[in-house]
Amino acid sequence: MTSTHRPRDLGLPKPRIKATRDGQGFVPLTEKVKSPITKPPQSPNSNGGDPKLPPIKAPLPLLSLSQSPQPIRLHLPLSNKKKQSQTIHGLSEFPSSVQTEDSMAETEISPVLQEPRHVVRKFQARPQHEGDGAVVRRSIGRFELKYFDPFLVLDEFSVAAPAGFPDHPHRGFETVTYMLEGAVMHEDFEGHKGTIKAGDLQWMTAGRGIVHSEMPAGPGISKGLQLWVNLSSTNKMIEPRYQEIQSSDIACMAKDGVEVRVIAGESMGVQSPVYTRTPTMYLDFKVRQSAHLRQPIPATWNSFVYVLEGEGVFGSERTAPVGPHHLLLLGQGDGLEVWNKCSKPLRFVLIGGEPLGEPVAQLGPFVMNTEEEIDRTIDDFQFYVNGFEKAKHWRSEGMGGL
Ligand code: FJE
Ligand code: FE
Repeated sequence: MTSTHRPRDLGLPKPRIKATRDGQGFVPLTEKVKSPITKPPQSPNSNGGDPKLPPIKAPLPLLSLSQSPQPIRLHLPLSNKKKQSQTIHGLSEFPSSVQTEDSMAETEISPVLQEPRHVVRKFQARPQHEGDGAVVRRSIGRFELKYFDPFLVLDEFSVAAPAGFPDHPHRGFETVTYMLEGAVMHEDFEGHKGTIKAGDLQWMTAGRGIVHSEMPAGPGISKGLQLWVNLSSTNKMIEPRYQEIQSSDIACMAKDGVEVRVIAGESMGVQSPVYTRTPTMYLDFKVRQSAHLRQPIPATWNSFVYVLEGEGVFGSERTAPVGPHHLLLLGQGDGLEVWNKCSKPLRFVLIGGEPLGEPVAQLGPFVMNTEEEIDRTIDDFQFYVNGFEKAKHWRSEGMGGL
């Protein structure tokens, strides 16, 4: 392989993560999201073809190339995508180290919303194979929703040994791993390693480059969410950084049948210590039967819900309840209202972020702004330079060590 020859693979030892239909794999990787989703704006009454959804009234800065709100730009779902039949079964209990409102006087727990956001698109995340024998339900990052600025991927993963995500690189974004059940062992080429257990959070800023492995720890199935948050052009090449929070240290609050775990941002008067370079909120809610919540969301941010357990009514009280493995994109407004009208507890995550409004060039785990930057990244990875130096002599323990 010479530097003038565009590599067909990234020089990874075998067994490695293989290419996948949606281009998120490693070998070969040819897909680039050059100017992300460029479908023309839909008509004012469009709801993306889903007759069950209310019309889209408000512009949503889905893939804007500037910071100002843009007309909604959506992918229409492909009708003939092959269905896969594997299912993921029940999730763990909501971790229980929750503060109560008595200890938090004078905080605004039920804020009034001027313009509640409505659901503008709904996706069911179906299982697909990723990594080495792992199963993920990918919602953001799949073909129909390649990018929801600033979010690149949302995977609900389910993995049991010997499957996992062996040695692989990242550059230009952050991976946020939030464990729901079981545990994941990780180790990187700098020697940073540990175990992310149920309820724990790892916020990894890959920046200029990380090579690592993420494998299930212990017996049984490990489940969680992995979110990829894009970094702005000014942050893509920063030094890698980890923010790791154990379950018992995650900020929590409970009131009136609503519990929240604040992964990033603020809710019900409590704040996460996580620093988000791309301003992001990430809230894990549990809502008891008949309970209702209102959560403010900054008006210029993109936001979505992913349902984990039970069924919830989101955005407007007269809409149909939505169950597990569904992603709901929210339209414009200053917050979200949710009702649980079912007997089972509802668990969902609400995630929002400030759109970057920058072009995206993606080659699997490398996310930059231009094709030239991607070409340089391939060279950097291939020749172990500009942040990938330590990849030269490193293999994870699972891959046989050094
Ligand atoms: C990756 C394929 C992958 N979702 N959820 C291609 F599988 C991965 C990858 C993951 C991943 C890891 C965990 Cl622990 C949880 C995940 C994809 O590692 F990064 C690319 N590029
Ligand atoms: Fe990774």
